[in-house]
Amino acid sequence: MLKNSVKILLVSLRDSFLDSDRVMPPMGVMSLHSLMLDRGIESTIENDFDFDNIEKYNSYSHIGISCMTPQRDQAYKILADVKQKLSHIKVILGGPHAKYYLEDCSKLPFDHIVIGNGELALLEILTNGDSSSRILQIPISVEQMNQFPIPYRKPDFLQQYCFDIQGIPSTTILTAKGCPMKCTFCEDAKSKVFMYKPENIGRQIEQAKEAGFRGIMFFDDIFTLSKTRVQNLSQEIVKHDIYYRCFGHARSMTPEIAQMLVDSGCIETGFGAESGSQKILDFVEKRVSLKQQMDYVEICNKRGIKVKAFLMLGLPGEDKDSIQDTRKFLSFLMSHRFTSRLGREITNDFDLALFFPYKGTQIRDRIDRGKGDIDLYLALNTDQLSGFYKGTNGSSDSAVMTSSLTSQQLEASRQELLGEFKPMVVF
Ligand code: B12
Ligand code: SF4
Repeated sequence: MLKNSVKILLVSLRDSFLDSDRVMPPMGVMSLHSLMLDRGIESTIENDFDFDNIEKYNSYSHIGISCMTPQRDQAYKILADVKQKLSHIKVILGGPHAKYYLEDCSKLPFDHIVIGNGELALLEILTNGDSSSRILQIPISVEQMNQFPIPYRKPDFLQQYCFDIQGIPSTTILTAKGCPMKCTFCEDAKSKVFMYKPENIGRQIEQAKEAGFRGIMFFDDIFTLSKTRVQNLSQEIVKHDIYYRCFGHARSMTPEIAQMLVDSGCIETGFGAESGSQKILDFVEKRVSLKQQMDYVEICNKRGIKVKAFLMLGLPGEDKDSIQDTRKFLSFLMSHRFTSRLGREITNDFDLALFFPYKGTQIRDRIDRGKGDIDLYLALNTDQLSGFYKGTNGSSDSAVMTSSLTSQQLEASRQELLGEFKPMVVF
């Protein structure tokens, strides 16, 4: 039973380490906010928490903080300030940091910590108050996920966030959660996939269009999971006349899938190429060959789809030869020139980061077990670093080294490759 006095502030933290944190909207918080409003709970999104004037939050009964690891210091500061100055407010932590760094978080005086999906857990906390557990993990089913209200996208809120896809003002939508692949560097590996129904996605696209966005970035881990899924989604998307970008996987990209993407408005795909070295791809269980990665680029470019490849240096076993292999892959990627779907002569793009060993990844587990069965070592202060792999002006936290390359050498190689290939990008 909900008490009248229940009122929640949902906090989306700022990211001073990003070039801009007003690019992609906070979908986790937007989903929770919609659900709270739908259930008659007073809820506000705060995306610029006022540390200097914290008393203004006095009327809230709960503060729910959504946190990724690099934002943890802000979350911990809110907790400390609230406990000191507004001790009647219950503080709840959710988001990826709560899930993967639970041991650290549970040592702090958060009233509740939510692992994974927050919808039912938050309702449970707000309804049952002190009698609900301190650490909650309440999964939701695919049916529930599709029945919940779609994320909050009122124009004045959504318009605070914007980026462009080849010049088209864009926003983000998620068509599925989870990833079946098992890359050993990724926290999302081997997670169950939950898909939104195409009609649900159709409603979300319309909502984004009403806020003035004609471009959509489908931010799923892998949008091109299977031919059937792409077929179902593209039949819905095409009705809405948008341009979009999505994420593919070299293992599952085929000419047929690429054609369905193009026909429904796709102008760009991102894919995790990770490395140009087959040795490293095999080691991190990427389950692709270099040939498949190159075919991916060819298949997309032939149809005018621009490719943005995401790569890293500093995966286990990285050495001069593997960096040379990555150089070759970048040379292949960036030498393609083709006519885009929008009729311009363009080339591809890439991001090159340094691997950051987040807890919750298989690689980090193996390092922490300390059996010496992996050629990767943590820098002395890894867990004190901010914990980002893409920050302002292309900076990357330097947190690892291998037996042949120090952190500094890895960063120097990254800079060298960026200098060599980035100036060629034509938008
Ligand atoms: C979109 C996205 C971004 C956007 C974020 C936009 C924004 N303002 O939120 C951008 C591109 C900016 C981004 C940046 C980064 N990201 Co990111 N990102 C994602 C991505 C692809 C989707 C997240 C999302 O929106 N999911 C959809 C919503 C509905 O789910 P959700 O956010 O998980 O929220 C649910 C639960 O977590 C929970 N919940 C969330 N908040 C709260 C709060 C409360 C109170 C409660 C109760 C529950 C709760 O309930 C929600 C609904 O069920 C995920 C991967 C993934 N597939 O999840 C990575 C992911 C979250 N990102 C990650 C990383 C590493 C980063 C960066 C560090 C990368 C970098 N640049 O170096 C930065 C960090 C930026 C930061 N904010 O600190 C990691 C997180 C690792 C970690 N330990 O925190 C993930 C998991 C990817 C991965 N597999 O490594 N990211
Ligand atoms: S890196 Fe990409 S493909 Fe691999 S497990 Fe993570 S989300 Fe899936």
